[in-house]
Amino acid sequence: MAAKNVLAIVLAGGEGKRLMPLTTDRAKPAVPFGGIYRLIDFVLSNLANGGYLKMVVLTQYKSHSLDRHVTKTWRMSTLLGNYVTPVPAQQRLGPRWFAGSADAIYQSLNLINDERPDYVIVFGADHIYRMDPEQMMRQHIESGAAATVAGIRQPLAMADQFGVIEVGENPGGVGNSRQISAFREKPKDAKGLADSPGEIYASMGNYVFTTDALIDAVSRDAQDASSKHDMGGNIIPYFVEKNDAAVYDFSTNVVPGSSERDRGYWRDVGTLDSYYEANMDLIAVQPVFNLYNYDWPILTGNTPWPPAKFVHGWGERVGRAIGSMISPGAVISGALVENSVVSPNVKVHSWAHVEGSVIMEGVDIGRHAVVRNAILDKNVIVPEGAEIGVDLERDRQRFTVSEGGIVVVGKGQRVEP
Ligand code: ADQ
Repeated sequence: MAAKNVLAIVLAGGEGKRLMPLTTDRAKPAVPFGGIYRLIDFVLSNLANGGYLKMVVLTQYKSHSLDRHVTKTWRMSTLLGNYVTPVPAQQRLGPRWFAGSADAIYQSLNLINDERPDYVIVFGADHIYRMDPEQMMRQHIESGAAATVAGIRQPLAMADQFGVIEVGENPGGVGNSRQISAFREKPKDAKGLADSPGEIYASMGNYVFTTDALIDAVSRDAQDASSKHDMGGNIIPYFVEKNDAAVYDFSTNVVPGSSERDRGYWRDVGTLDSYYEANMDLIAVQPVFNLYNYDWPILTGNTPWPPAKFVHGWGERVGRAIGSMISPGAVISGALVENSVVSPNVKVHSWAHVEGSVIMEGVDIGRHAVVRNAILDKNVIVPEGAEIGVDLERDRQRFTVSEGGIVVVGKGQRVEP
């Protein structure tokens, strides 16, 4: 049973610059993923499945589609006092946006005061994973630490993208082997772990706090003119300095229905390449992230699209999809779709060939078109005979091409024939 007095705050105000052009018109947590989901569905599903049903989603940047998605999809019965509420920057401190994630919480202290929870969960909104937050909460309560940070091993080369955790017992601290002895946000000179020099212990950007300690920390931080008002940059280091922060080892988290293969899966989809790879993880023959685990479902809105349809042709023109996920409302008509994620209401016409691609809602791919190693945002129109991902030099002149060579076509773009 989940502890009763818990408020979950989901930080969803990130700008997602490195996901451009997917974040031209929407906040990063609202970026569509895996055909029918948006990134934010993963954290909200984890919280809901874990029994934490009082959630506020702090938004700011280009939040319209995020707001609409949360309001429409995550509407809950209020009979039991549960809610998922998107909250824009309150501008309590004058006409300005949030300075950083800690300021976002400071500006929203009224929500905490309204709810009077014993504990506050603060989770990020842009990761693909399954996690039972209750197991982290249990450790938090048992350890007595004021702050608990979820940690996961990541490659040393990526240290400058993460908060890096060092673990060790400090005299006078929370007094167990999970105490954080040092925490550095995105260091350029991190060293590998003693038992694995090629790895670091990274913060997942998911925290549990004892309420009074959180209120105290963000209030102090608000008075500090030298602070960046960032959870990872300022608040967690503050607790570490006080010997009052513990790490929760994500590799010990066991979610119902998970298997050896997908246990511990967590992806920060901060770049176009990592976003693409995480989509491809879904369609691997033995998926490392299993969407078909109904014991811990990933929840989302369900527009009642008709079923996906495969229209027959003949010879090479048989409408078919191999190694792919095809969402409802899609029509694959005399075309071949391979190793791709296809969203609702996508049309692929005769002789077209789609390969290794992520195709978002409403995209129309004309006859004889070729789409390879690409991400096509919503409502892109690919006319008859057009080629995407075939000549990267040419594609660089008209689209975004990621470091890894994935061609990304922005929302609603009509590709030249
Ligand atoms: P980053 O993701 O780089 O690192 P940040 O940009 O602050 O940190 O984003 C964290 C979360 O907060 C995201 O979900 C984002 O959408 C949201 N957010 C950012 N600014 C916000 C604001 N002003 N208002 C509301 N929401 C906001 C963080 C940690 C690292 C950790 C990585 C793991 O700081 O220590 O390793 O996450 O990915």
